[in-house]
Amino acid sequence: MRNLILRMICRQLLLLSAFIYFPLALSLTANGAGPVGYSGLLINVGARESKNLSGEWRYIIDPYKTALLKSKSEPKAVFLDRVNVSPHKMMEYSFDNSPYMSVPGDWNGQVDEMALYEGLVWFRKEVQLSKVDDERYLLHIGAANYKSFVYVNGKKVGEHEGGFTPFAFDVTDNLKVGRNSVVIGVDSEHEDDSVPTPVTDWKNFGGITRDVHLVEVPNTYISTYFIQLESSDVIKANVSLSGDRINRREVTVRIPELGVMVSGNTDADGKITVEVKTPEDMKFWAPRSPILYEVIISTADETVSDRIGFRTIESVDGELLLNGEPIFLRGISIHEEALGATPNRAINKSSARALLSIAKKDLKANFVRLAHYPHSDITTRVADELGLLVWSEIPVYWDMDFGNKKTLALARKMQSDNIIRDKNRASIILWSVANETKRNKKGAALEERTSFLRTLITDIREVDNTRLITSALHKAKPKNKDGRRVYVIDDSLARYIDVVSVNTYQGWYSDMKLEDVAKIKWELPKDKPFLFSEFGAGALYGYRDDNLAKFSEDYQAEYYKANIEMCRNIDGLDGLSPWILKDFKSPRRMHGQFQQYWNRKGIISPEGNFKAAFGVLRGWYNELAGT
Ligand code: GCB
Repeated sequence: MRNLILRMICRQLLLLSAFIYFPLALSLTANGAGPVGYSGLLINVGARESKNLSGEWRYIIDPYKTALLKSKSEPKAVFLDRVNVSPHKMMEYSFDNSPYMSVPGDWNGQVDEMALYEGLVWFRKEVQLSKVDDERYLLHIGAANYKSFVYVNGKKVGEHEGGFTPFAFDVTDNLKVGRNSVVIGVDSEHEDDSVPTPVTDWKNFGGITRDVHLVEVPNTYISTYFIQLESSDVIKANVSLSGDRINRREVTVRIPELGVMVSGNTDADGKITVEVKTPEDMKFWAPRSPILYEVIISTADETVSDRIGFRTIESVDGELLLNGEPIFLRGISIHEEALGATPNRAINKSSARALLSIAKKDLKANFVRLAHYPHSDITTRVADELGLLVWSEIPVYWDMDFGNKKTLALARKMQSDNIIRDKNRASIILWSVANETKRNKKGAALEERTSFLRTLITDIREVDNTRLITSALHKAKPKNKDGRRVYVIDDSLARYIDVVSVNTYQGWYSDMKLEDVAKIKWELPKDKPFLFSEFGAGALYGYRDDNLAKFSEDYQAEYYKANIEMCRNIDGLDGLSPWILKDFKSPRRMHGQFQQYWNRKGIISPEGNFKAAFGVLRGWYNELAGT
């Protein structure tokens, strides 16, 4: 009985923490071991016993959000799943007579009439269970863009805001033997206080864009863990348990190939930290040798295994060091969009591998900027396997409601959930807190922005000392220094980040001649690594012009030559991630001939054809790689 009451209390707490944006619930424990209120409830879903609910889901488009209107005390949405209703009953919804679409997937690419739809859509999946074990069931959604309303068998189990991070609900008490219905309402609309706001330069793909799993775990389960090098000499493992009995439980961490085995007992919060000296024969993870070890975490109730690489990344006297050696980041930026004429936001292992292999194998990159939001963990795992260093970011993008507490809480939550989901990925070396936030606004607006971003920076420092922090800043204004024209980074945020990164588009948005672009001088921060996080120019694949008209492949190729020349002249440049690998969908790119709602700055076409600029960048990267 006591157990049952405890279980009910725990469940209520889990539910509450899953969808209340209370700043305290956002802070992680001091040792970084585990989240309080991690929306995903557990990491590494792929290693758990689960039913993958991917496939065909019924859907109903609800443009007026009618099902969210309250009817008496219940939202109308509970009616959405009525079955066997008498024909005499007045029903204005019927899933049983509605069409299907694929989950994961975005609706824009699947249903012609929804290509530009922004709003609410209801999805239903029927799940047959032959038995309901005496364990816990968590309904885990990898991502749904942007707000979600989740019902199981007509009962609301929770809500979530944010389009790119996982969330889960404990649905143990909602399931039954036989037919179960899972209904998820997804509203893709953003408001001015959302993260991001409605104005971005990418398509707002709506839908359940990542896998949905019904995960079965023991009553006390391994929720999160963080196993990385504390320094080159020490492997540190933090493990967190959730559930009924988390105090004084034995947890063991093994890396069989290295003969590592450590164990200990959890504290009252269900956490444990163990350390072990780095074994002499351990090989460090690096782009040239992306070695991953099998790591097994176990308790008396459960075993979870992962494949983890070990590396260090540091900034020493302004230099970037990977495993103690200087590294130059030969990068490229990427949006989460699969190759193809009608790209889908939903990425699977083969589409992630296809994109990242072009970067790694064809372009000879060793680094990708995964812009402008957390990409799928499928992608970050493929990066681990292929040996690509990763920049990971949250959609704090352009102008935001920086003075708004709700917006800050939301950004903190997204960042925390992204870090918790991915902190075991060796490939990720940089967490970025923002992209091109206004630095020009005088006074309060700028202070609000900086204080907002400093909170995000402080949050990261509390939980992860195995990576560096960056932000893509606006390029600085040119200044006259000692009679010379130089670009100086004057964004006050530069002081608080570890790696200073700048986006620059001289020669594309400006009329600057390409020969002048090549000569631009930069005054860099002396004590921090410096990257170009973006530069780029648009080109329609196949459009050639010897006179170098804008949008021709030839102009883009010359633009790359000029920017590479500029990079070569910068002493102290630590890397770059030009904008961007593949053309991507963007409603703000309206040129009828060249853009047609695509941002054409890709160095490959939507289908994966290499533009001339690809060859230019590849040439330089081959040279830098010594291949
Ligand atoms: C930027 C933004 C990126 C845009 C790009 C462009 O500075 O960070 O999201 O897509 O410029 O194409 O203008």
